[in-house]
Amino acid sequence: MTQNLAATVPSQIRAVSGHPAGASTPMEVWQGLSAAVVDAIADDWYATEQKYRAGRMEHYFSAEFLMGRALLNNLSNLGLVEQARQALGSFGQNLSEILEEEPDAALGNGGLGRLAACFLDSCATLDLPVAGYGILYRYGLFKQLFNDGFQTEHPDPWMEEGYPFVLRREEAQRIVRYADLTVRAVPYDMPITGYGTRNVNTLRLWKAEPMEEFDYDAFNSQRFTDAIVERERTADISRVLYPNDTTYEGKVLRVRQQYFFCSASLQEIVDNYVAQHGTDLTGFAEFNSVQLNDTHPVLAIPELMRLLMDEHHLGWEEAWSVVTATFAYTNHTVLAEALETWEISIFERLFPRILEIVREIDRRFRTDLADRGVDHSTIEYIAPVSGGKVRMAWIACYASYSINGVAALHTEILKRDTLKDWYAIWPERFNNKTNGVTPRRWLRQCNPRLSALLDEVTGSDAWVTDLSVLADYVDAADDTVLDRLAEIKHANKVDFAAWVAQREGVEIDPEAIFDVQIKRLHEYKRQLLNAIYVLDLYFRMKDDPSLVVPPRVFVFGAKAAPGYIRAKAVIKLINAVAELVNNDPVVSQILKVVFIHNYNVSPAEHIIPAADVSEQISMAGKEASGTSNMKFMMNGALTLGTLDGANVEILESVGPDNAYIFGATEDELPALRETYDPRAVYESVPGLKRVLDALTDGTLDDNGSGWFADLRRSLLESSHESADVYYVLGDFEAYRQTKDAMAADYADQRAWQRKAWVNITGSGRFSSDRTIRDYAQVWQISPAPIA
Ligand code: CJB
Repeated sequence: MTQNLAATVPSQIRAVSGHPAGASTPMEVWQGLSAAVVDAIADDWYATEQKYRAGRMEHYFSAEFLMGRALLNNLSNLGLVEQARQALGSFGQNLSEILEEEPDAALGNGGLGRLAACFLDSCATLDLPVAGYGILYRYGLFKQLFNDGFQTEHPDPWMEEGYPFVLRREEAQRIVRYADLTVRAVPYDMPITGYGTRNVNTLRLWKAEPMEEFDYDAFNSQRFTDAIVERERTADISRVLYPNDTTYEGKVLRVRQQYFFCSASLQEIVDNYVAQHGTDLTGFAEFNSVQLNDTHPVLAIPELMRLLMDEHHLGWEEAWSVVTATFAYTNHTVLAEALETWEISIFERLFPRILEIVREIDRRFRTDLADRGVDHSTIEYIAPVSGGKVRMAWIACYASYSINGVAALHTEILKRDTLKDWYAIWPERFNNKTNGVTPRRWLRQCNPRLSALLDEVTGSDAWVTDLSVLADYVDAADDTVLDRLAEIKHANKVDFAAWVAQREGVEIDPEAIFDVQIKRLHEYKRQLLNAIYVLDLYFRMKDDPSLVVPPRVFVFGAKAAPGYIRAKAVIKLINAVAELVNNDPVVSQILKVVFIHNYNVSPAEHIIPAADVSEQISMAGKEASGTSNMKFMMNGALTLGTLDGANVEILESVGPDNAYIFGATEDELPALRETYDPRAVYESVPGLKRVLDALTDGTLDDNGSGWFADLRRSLLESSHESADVYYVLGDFEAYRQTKDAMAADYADQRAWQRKAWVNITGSGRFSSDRTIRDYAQVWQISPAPIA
């Protein structure tokens, strides 16, 4: 592949704008450059598709792919950044500015969706025959604004101005039938380039369209609104991403969405099997495996049964043995509120045949388990259908050849607790796959200064595709390297400060400690604990003006699900604390609080390289893995965290001297809970009372919403079990001590830099390449390079 962007870019821009390249708008330049990139990879993309189709493939089914921006990622993977810079420069355009034109493809909520995106990057980089399948949401995750400190949500029509990185494949459309509606599923393919390889993998996103462009009969017979309604009912299916993270919502439209992309994807996979291997479908699982990213795609299980039996004439047993060799299931959370269960009546209404199949799975399951001697109440508890509900996780566990959690601790909790009955029967199905993140986007691209240093220290860019090589250089940090590391972090902080000033209107001091918590807003993640610390620190400084406090900037970024009032209250609280702190003439010399609005992939790329402290403070046992913890580590921030999710493995990698761990552990919590009295903690731990009272005594203003009083009540209510469910007050003292100590340690810059270096060089196992190599063993696929 020899590329000449200097030749192709101007003509692509002209084709987009109808003007000379130099007279085109920045958006048109972005469009044209992006089209030139697609042009550059077209032949290799086609060759990769042809190659994969003939062999064994893995299909990654996910309702979410949080892709972020594509252009820089592709240029960087293809080694075309400099060419692009020069090509644009020749007609007076600046690449960095053009890159800012691109909207984020925010087709996901948080960790689960971003994980899927990192996985695609790793699969392409490793030349693995893997395709992603999902939904082309017209509106991605809502755009977040603040109004008086309250979150407001706004639509995100991310591809309205045209998006060159998805290509409509008219010829590959499928029909998806519901009892009350039949729709066309039209695929839009996104090329997924890898780093330093010619393979180009595919993410296939389905869009729902009406069977006929317009129902002219209805229109002509004056039933104009009927014609519109039908169109809209179809468009609804791929209109919007549900904005709930780790919370299940029993909406009919949601189950329609799920069936939509599962059915369309499986039809295509089955058709390809027939084209390659003939009509005997019994060998299907030799060539195909499907990874279910959480329970959202679990309808694929009965749908494949339907396709095999009704359209390809296999008997139940034959079909079931194909299905159970095809699917593998990843669980991403132990939170009960995330477990998807659907009213039987919804299935009846949408797809009676699927319900029939699910009922038969349930009937056979019950017989199977009874034969194994499992007691009646256990069977009832884990049966696919019971209590008037279809339970998606149980279908997944029953039909999957592999079941995995996403960090060592999480997988242990699944085996011990959440999925214990399944583990008792099928222990061999269980395995752990600790999450990872792609070092391309999360280091190479977002932190070019540190990347250059790593190139120098290691003598090549081999670390980009094998991050574990960094471990060999843990002792390579002499004074020169650590000086460089300090300069790099400082330069990143200066850049970030400028970005914050421009975007949020807050001035921050690059000499301060940048302490960052960015993730979805959820009670279990305990942003509230962080906010309470900041408020307590503020009061401590007000009380004692001589108190020596290292300058700090507390950075937050978080979206709350629109219906999750308590999460929204925490956002309002953090904004109120920011107002108090940033406007205090004395305290604001030392402390600043910044809430980055509309946190998303692209903001993360600005924030993470500048961070000193990575806040990973969930209540132990609740965060399945976390992935921002890994991104921070790779960029030299130190973890301030509980022993939860992958923090446990980060601690293992870096050792106790290079991470700040605090708080009750998962195995301690049950006993602690028995005697836990949050009100006593509130009375006895110095400072807590004042902070919690500030929520209601007029110090902080919630604009009459009553939300701060509710937050306070959620922590202190002693009359029932729901008081401080996430042990915020219980862990406060340990958190405060550890965080204070951490801030004090920052003064010894040399020691701090050494810790940062240990984190960077120890981050190898958190590359998604490692994770994907582990999955590839389960999937039984091997690299299929086209070159
Ligand atoms: N997770 O983002 C989601 N959404 C869900 O519905 C359930 C879990 C997150 O998945 C990440 C990727 O595995 C985990 O790192 C994170 O702990 C989990 O909350």
